[in-house]
Amino acid sequence: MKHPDIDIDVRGQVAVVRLNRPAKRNALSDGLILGLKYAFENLPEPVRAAVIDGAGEHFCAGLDLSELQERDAGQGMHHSRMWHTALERIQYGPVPVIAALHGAVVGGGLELASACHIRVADDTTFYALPEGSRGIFVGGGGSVRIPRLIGTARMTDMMMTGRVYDAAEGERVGFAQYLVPHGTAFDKALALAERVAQNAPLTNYALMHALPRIAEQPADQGFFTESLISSIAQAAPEAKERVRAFLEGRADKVKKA
Ligand code: 1HE
Repeated sequence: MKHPDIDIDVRGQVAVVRLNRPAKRNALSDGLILGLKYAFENLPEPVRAAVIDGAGEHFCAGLDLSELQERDAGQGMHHSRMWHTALERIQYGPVPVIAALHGAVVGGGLELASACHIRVADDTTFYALPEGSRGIFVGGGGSVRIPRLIGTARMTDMMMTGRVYDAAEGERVGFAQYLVPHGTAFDKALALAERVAQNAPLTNYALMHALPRIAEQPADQGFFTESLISSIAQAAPEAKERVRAFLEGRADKVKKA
């Protein structure tokens, strides 16, 4: 169901999904997690990319600790699996998702950001996994996704020692792909989403659904899967038209950065 603390604003082909619980630093209650799942399962039809951000001074303070009750092992398992299902709707959903980060990106907030396809951080951003000091463990997919961004050794260090990465370090180690000045992460993320929305849908589909799976496959299987998905993408009429446009001088060249 739509959640009152999640705002959705459709701007052309881009859906802006905003966590709007700034008084609690956008802490993720069970309701908010289910609201995110609902939002990404029900993006309106013209949408071809999405931006996710957080209202107020922080992107997200992680799990709503006020809801952390005495759960038995079975309940804990179901709670964690509920997060997995919701964040999977983002990673393997219908459209690429760009996270616009600022302030705290911690605990479950970092797990949420890690499920997105591109992360843009402003220079107020900081990253931490306070689970280590709260006597718990990541449960929202962090142990799978975060080592793939920064490596197992860095994640182990963050959780064991409470290490906090600032915005510049976070970009250097691989949390964010873009580092921008204070207050501009949203604008940059929106501009990127508008650009991504122009791609052929099958290319975006391959990048979201095939690439991460190929990266997990043994090389021989990866090469084979790559051949399958590249043949499917290039067979689409849109791909043929885009290549023709370049050959006829109607499409942009690659320009030096
Ligand atoms: C919260 C939460 C929260 C703030 N759950 N209520 N996450 C953490 O361990 C991070 C905990 N939060 C913080 O370290 C800080 O709040 C922040 C660095 C994010 C922001 O600091 P600040 O000074 O701007 O805000 P604040 O004064 O600490 O918090 C403002 C209010 O938000 C306050 O409530 P109030 O009623 O006293 O005003 C805080 O209690 C509330 N608040 N963070 C609940 N997380 C799938 S498993 C994932 C496991 C995890 O994510 S564990 C890590 C949880």
